[in-house]
Formats: sequence, C-alpha cells, structure tokens
Amino acid sequence: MLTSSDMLTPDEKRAFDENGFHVMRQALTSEELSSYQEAMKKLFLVPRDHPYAERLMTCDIPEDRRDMMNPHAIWNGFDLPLFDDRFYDLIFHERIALTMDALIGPDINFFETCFVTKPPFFPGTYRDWHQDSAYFDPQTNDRNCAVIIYLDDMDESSGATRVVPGSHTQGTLPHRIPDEGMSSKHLEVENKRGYDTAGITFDFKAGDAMFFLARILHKAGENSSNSSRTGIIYNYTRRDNLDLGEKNRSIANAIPVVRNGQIYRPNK
Ligand SMILES: O=C(O)CCC(=O)C(=O)O
Repeated sequence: MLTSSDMLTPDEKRAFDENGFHVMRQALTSEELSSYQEAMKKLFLVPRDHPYAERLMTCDIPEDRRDMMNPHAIWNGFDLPLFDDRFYDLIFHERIALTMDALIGPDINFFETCFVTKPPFFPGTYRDWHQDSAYFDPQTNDRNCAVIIYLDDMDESSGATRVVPGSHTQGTLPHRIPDEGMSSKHLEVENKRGYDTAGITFDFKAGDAMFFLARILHKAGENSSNSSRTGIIYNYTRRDNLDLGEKNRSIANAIPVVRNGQIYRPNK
C-alpha cells in the first residue's frame, strides 16, 4: 500500500521547503481527468437561479467572446462538493493527498475547495499577485498549502499560474482591493507590479498538479486562447494548524485526510 513516504525524494522535499512550491506531472490518470472534466462541464451549465449559484462567480467577458462550454463566463467557485460528489472524492485522491502529507505533514486535514477558470480573453491582471494566507491568517502556523489540479493544458498565454519562488519566507504581506475596472476585486498584494520579474511559470498539461504554500505569491495568467482553462484548487492544513480568527467554514473544512502516512478511512 502506498504511503506518504513513497511520494517525494529528499531533493524534492528540500526544494519545496526552499521554494514553497512543487510540480507533480500526471497527478491524475486519463480516466480521472475525463471524469473531472465532465463534472466541471456540468458545473458550467448550472442555471443562474440554482440555490447555490452564488458560489459560482462570473466575469464581464462580452457574450460574443465566450466559449460555448462556459456560456456564463464563470471564473471562480467554492464548495464544489455541493455540485457533484466527485469533487468530494477528489479530496482523498491517494497520490495527491499523500504528496500533500509528505510536503506539509505529518497528518493533514482538509481546508477548502475551489476552482479558478480562465475564460477566453481573461486578462492577466484579473486575479493578480496575492497570497492565500491574506485570507486565512491568523493561523497557528504556516502549514496551509494549495494544490491546483489542471483540467486543461495551460501555458504562458493560456492561463498558467505564476509563482514567486521563496516568497513564503516573507510572511503575509499587506494586501488591498484592486482599482482596475476589469478585475476580480479580490485581495491583491500592495505594489503588485514589483513581482512581475520574479514570477515564474510552467507549461502545464491537463492532469498535472502544482502544490504551493498559502504564503506563496501567485497569480492567474492571462488566457488569449479561445477556450476556458480550469484548475481545481484544494487547500489542506497540517493537523496542528488552527484558525485563530472567526472563519466562515467551507464544506469539508477540518476533516481528517491523512493519518500515519495513509488516507484516513473512518472506522478502520
Ligand atoms: O488559477 C490560478 O492559476 C491561480 C488561482 C489563484 O490565484 C487564486 O485564486 O488563489
């Protein structure tokens, strides 16, 4: 049986501690990838009067520039298990969860489900440089980490995530709501253009994953292609990472995911 000690080489762990991120190629099998792509296709078609539709945010891309698969130009959403059980199962994906345990564990709990889609004509300033910890702090320590699971290919001009290596060592920097008209209006780091040259990105293939600490500066890249590009983003915490502020808990928050190097299974 696979355990978290099988997931990383010592060099990969050292590089993660230093850089704050880790890229895992082919995290999903092709069958898993098709299944999650299918679940996301359904989610894009959730009617706008669905009781939970407020969890799915749209952006102002003109109708004639949208792709048919994503007719409402949905770009972000939370609490994915409300829409499809497969999004709950994904929390316990063996290779992904055990890799997360190897990176930030031992013993991880779940924190939050979300996705970010870059529809066609999504600007590179829409979801600009920020640290997720600006939302999560104060917590008892920095062991909160996201994994983006890419459901579509993404490169520099088709939405690939950018990260600033080593930026987690600076703690959480001051953030503000951006001024641009065409923007997510979500928190962004102050003096954001100062991070452009330090940012790096990768050529991601559908099924790849990138893990990054909540204190890593990152942003969503522009999408100049004509199809929507989606990453499912799940955050996990080490078991001893506790919220110190009043938080709105999301679906599946704080449930055990890995114990003693293996996926947690109730009553086993
Ligand atoms: O989807 C991406 O590439 C980055 C997502 C992101 O920045 C976020 O919303 O935290």
